[in-house]
Amino acid sequence: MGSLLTGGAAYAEPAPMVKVVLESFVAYDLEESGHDEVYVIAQYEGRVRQLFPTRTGELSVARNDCIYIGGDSCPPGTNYRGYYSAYQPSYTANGKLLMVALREDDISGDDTLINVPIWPQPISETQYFREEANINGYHYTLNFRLEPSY
Ligand SMILES: [Ca+2]
Ligand SMILES: [Ca+2]
Repeated sequence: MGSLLTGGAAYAEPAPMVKVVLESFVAYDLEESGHDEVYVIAQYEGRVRQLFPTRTGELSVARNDCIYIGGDSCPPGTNYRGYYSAYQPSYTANGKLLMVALREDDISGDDTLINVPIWPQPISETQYFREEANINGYHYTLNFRLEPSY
């Protein structure tokens, strides 16, 4: 006896990969009138993966809809729409550009509503992204996180 260990927390090595976990998004004001048809993608080294809806298609949203997958609860006053899931791809944490984007389906070329550039580095703790766009007549928020991935 006689020796005390300080703390006791084992600090993990930073993970070599990051996992993109979509949490929610809110359509406070639409890009079009009535409904927007939205989807979320991740783009890395020229390859596009769709996170939501999983794999393909888009979701029709109305004003004040909060599309909830996980994480923080929907803001007061929004229309909670839950029980959704999202694809959660992992990427090498090598500092190369990773883009996470909320997009709106359109015949004449889809609109990018929110675009978040990330240059992922090895992490040992979850990083949270809370993005908001209130420009060009629409107002959306996009919430996701990066988790260490091994
Ligand atoms: Ca549009
Ligand atoms: Ca549209």
